[in-house]
Amino acid sequence: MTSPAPTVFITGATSGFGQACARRFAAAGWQLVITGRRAERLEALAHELSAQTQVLPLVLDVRDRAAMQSAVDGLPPAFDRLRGLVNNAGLALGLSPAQTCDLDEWDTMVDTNVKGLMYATRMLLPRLIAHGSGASIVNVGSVAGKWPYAGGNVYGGTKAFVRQFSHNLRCDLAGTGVRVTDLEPGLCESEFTLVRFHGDQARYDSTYAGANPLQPHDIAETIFWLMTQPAHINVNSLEIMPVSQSWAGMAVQHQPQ
Ligand code: NDP
Ligand code: 8X3
Repeated sequence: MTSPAPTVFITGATSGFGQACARRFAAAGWQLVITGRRAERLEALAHELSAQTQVLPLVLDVRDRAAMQSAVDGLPPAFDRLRGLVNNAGLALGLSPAQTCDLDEWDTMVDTNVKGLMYATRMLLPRLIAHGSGASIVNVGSVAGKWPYAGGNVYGGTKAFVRQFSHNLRCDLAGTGVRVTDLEPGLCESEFTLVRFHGDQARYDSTYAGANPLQPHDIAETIFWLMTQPAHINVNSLEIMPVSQSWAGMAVQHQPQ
């Protein structure tokens, strides 16, 4: 008897890493639950990939706890037994110093990157535990959760949460067979930068010009690799940058004597 195709649940599949993951896992024959707020994009992706595998598109805002719960409760039996969760939905808003930032933007980043990831994890964990050995969660953190930079304030704080939450989850999941990785990408070309700078195409262009950044398919390949390692291997954290990116070093502000 052949075993059923594994299923992966991907948050934020309407662009960037999530969309690239959907394509990568579909190419390997995994069934997909794909989510995001933009219904048209989700439907188009589901249509594109339905030639390769079974796809369930769920229009969802990860900040909406009740909607998340009802979507998870309503997962049809064919998608019920999850082998993978890619907690990817997230965003940065602005790059202003803390003293001038917009508090609403801070709220949105916390609600999405922290609380949305918490909701998806808690609600889907029973299904991952039911799968047991070989199941994986990949939480998309960031280099911003480890390395401080000016204007990174709350965005970096949310990604530091993702890192510590991931590691704490490993302790709680001991003995279940479920793996957890905090994936920490650096500069990667995606709509992330358009969202961060409120649609400013010139800032998008200057962010990536000449940087040879990572591409979403690089991240998708990494996530697929993480989830297809032998079941006894857990990669706790994985930081990945383009070769062009490194560290700026410590800053010292000299006062006039
Ligand atoms: P994109 O902007 O291309 O994709 C973000 C995805 O998140 C979209 O599918 C969007 O869908 C979804 N999303 C955002 N808010 C919500 C919400 N409230 N509910 C549901 N879905 C939501 O960016 P990336 O692919 O680059 O980013 C993916 C993740 O990677 C994020 O967590 C980001 O912080 C992280 N990251 C990005 C890096 C980069 O340089 N690009 C580097 C390191 C980490 P929709 O708008 O349709 O809801
Ligand atoms: C996105 C990477 O360096 O723009 O998480 O914060 S960075």
